Amino acid sequence: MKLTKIQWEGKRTAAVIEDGEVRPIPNYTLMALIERSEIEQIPIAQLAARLASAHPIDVPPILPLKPREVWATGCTYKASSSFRDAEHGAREGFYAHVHNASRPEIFFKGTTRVCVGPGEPIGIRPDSDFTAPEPELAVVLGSKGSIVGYTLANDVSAWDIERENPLYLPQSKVYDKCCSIGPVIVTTDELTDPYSLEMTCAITRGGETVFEGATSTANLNRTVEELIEYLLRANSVPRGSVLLTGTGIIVPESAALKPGDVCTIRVPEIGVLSNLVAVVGD
Ligand code: DO4
Ligand code: MG
Repeated sequence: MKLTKIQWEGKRTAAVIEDGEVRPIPNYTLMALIERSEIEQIPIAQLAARLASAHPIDVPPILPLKPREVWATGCTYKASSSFRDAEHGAREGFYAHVHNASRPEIFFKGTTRVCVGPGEPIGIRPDSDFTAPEPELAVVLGSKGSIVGYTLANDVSAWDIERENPLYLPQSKVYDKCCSIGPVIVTTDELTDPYSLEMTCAITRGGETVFEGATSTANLNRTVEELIEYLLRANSVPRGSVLLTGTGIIVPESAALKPGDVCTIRVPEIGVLSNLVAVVGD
């Protein structure tokens, strides 16, 4: 089942999307739905089906949930680790090391404060000339690392700041509007195999395509469970948090994001996450 959030009768409300129809779940946010499904031990898809209104309405999805915490993993695709090592002039450096090591790279991406939903602008820092989208499969977590479902995320990153010094990673990764999430959360009963998803990313500028890239989650070198297991080591990540699983699509510097661009990530089984690009914090 596909779950999302909509703006409806003046409130942010959870909704079910089935056969292209959006049906609100009155008086529930997605977070409240996740909580109730865990407390009553009812699968979330079953609970949502029971609580959803019978009447479809015509409104677009917004940020599906306000994540308590957003975490991200990195160098889980060879394309990402080789690109980053090359940025530092190393054929096989510490990015390759973390790609191959048993402990994955995990970093804190932020909270709801830095997140935007479909249709909202994603950010370029004013002190970055090479900001790139990082299109990623994301996992919505229940308590104790259970998987509620999957969504799309854009781990927007200032690659020139990371390139200057890897210790600047938090500044390249965490700033206003650095993370887009949505458009829906596909529950695990519908999306049973997260390792065969074809993902594309396009950047358009003034109606012209300046970048197109593709990958498959078959190239992810770790299981989602393995990533969650490391994330939760001595770290009680609360339910309603989101984990990004890394990028397999690398944008060249010639297609660095510019204000006014539109960045669109697609996975047929999940949907389309499209955002305008804007400078933040000027
Ligand atoms: O190692 C730096 C960040 C890597 C990352 O975000 C990714 O591979 O997606
Ligand atoms: Mg990333």
